[in-house]
Amino acid sequence: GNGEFPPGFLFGASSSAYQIEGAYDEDGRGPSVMDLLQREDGMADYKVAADHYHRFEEDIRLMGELGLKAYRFSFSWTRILPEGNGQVNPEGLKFYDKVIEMLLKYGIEPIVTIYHFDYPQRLVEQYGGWRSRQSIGDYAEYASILFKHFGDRVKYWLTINEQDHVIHLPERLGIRALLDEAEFDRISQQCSYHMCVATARVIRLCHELVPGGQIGPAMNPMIGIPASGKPADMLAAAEYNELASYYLLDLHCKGMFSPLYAKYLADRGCFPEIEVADLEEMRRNPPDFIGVNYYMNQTVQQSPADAIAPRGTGVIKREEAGIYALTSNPHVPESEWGWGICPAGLKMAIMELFSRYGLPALITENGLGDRDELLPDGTVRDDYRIGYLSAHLKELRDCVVTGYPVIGYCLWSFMDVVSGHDGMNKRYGLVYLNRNDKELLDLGRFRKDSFHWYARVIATNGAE
Ligand code: BGP
Repeated sequence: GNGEFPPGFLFGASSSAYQIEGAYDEDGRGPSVMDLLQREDGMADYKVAADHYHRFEEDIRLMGELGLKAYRFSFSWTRILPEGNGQVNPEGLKFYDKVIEMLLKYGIEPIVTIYHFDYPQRLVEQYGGWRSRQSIGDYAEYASILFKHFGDRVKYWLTINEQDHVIHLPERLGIRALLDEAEFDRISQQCSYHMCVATARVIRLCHELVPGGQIGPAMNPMIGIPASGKPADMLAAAEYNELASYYLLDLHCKGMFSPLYAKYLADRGCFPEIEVADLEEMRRNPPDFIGVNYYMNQTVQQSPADAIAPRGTGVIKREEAGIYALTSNPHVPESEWGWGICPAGLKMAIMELFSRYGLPALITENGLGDRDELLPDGTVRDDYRIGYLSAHLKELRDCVVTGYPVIGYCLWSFMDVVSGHDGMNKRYGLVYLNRNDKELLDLGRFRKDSFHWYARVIATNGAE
């Protein structure tokens, strides 16, 4: 039967280079900050990951069987530029040529992320990476290489994956020294500002170099809802959203600091060094759409002015004294990892982003991480994942039917990948990857129940 999604709606699935490719030092690839990440005892690192670099043909055949309309993946910056800048490695371009050719053969639209966490380690060594203004030019140069090489085949581009998370995680910025919180805030806000300028520049370059190209950032807005009907909690939720959900998009889409964000930065002595022309560049080059990674929402209550908020670097702040505090919500179930499952939050995000910026959304990630079990008959009974995904798709369909512009839906993830939080214990895929944290086993691929479910969703254009 016919679903209610418009024809051409991009039902897709996502991955990222460092979580899936492996082959970390093959064919000239240079080191990224993710290769050097210290993982807790026994947790899988990214050296082999899902070995997609060697098995991409098998994987894309599975994508074809699933009927995917789109596949979102990221380029490994250091496969293409081993030093982060300078010499191009033709082997790197060749790998992605093969991936894209095969996707197109199966009628799958490639959606590419230019940079998904795996920042070149050499740029950190050369000049401190994103801390320096030099980073803007190098990111723009890298993106131009991609636009010129792949622009004839790739229409949809994502600039930076989850800038809103990267800037809270020192190791993803290549910072290994232990900094106190004030120092880290100052540095990370400067990094974030450089990423905003870089984003505007790369949007302009995409429009110049890719005929018909569409480009936007992939953000992770965790919409805050008030813990109660108390006006103070409602205000706290509004302020939380200003500081944690929209602060960067205001720069990307409008070239302005939200007043609350500007004051917040000034009060803490971490307002970045800016140039007025940068804001103009952002205003002139807004994105074409907003990529939305949506996993969870937040519940927010007032924080008393004299609260002693737990501080620390490397975390998204749970509380800002006198502004907001995140709390649990009896109406929002949490996953084992404490992620609040709230399908309505996806609808809120889409509605709120559209009213605030007037741009279409592209859902770039949405999914459930869990401990799946491969049964002896080769199946995985992941009805919990089907439940999560179908509840979110229902909200999405409501948005689309109502008339909110949404380009597509890429769930996370096509196959199991090495999770950022918990290695191979936290799986998201429609396809099971037969390895664990300690052993690679045979790296076999097995279709989960959710694979068959999603195949039906796509075949019926969302009717399920
Ligand atoms: C997003 C990232 C993805 C992916 C996902 C799941 O933040 O963009 O790369 O990791 O979250 O997160 P995790 O594996 O840490 O549960």
